[in-house]
Amino acid sequence: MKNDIKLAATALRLSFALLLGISANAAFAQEPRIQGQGIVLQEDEKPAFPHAPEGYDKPRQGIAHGKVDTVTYDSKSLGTKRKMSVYTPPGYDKNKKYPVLYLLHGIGGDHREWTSEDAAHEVLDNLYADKKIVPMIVVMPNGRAQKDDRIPKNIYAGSAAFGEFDKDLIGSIIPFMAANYPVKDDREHRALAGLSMGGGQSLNFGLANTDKFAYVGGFSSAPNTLPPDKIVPDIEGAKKLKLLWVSVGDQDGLITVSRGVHKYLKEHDIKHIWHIDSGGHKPVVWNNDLYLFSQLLFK
Ligand code: FER
Repeated sequence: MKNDIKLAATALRLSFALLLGISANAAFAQEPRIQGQGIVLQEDEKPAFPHAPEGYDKPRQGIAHGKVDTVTYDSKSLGTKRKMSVYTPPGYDKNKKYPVLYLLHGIGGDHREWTSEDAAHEVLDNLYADKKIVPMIVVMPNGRAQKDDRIPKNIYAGSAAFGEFDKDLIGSIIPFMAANYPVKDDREHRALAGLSMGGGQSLNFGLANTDKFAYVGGFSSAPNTLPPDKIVPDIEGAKKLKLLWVSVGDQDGLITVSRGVHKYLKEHDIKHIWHIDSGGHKPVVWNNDLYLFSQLLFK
């Protein structure tokens, strides 16, 4: 009898999960393309830096915290009002000027992902407390560039829209930041990075706009990443980047995407960091990538 009740309760919980659309995420976790079984690492596939220390992604007591605001801007390319998250650092002072990191989310997320599933604000707060990063504003937009930019039930349904986001980023978001925040508004003070779909976007858009971004990073970049022979439209421009970062987890089935980019960059003598993290297609990897990548910015 007790077991029957337990079974009924489980069935009820499962139906709620399905109703709430959790099924999409569960289906995503089963996605064969991101399951990294049997990956054999090659000789140059190792961490470029030691892993972050224990607790680096957890709230720490007694330190100053940055602030995450939800901001609405007008998107000229989409004709809609869109939301993004803006992190201002501890001790933020409107009379100073700050460099900006544009930080992009994955296929199942939106402007909230980096501060909900991932721990961008905690990672950054802890780095400031340890004086390891330059004060910067971090803009986390919604990379699904379509009029209805809510996370769809089938998260793959909106994937084409991620390819249109450069118009919104360059045409509306960067000018919005210059008009509304105290930013250093030039390429040397602008970075573009992201995870998975956002990693592909960062590599695609960053390498095509080296006059706008001096720092570019792709974490666990997804199959939206342009093919290696198409991703660097201007080799001389890419060589002028202050930082080009390509990383992926050693258990991520999408490792082939980043491998292809690294191989092409190496063959064309384009300086970059090739960092292999430990883990799968998961927030633990992306938090560590942000921890390492952010320390290399604007120095
Ligand atoms: C795919 C597998 C994964 C794909 C995208 C992803 C567009 C994106 C994953 C993520 O953003 O986490 O085949 O195709």
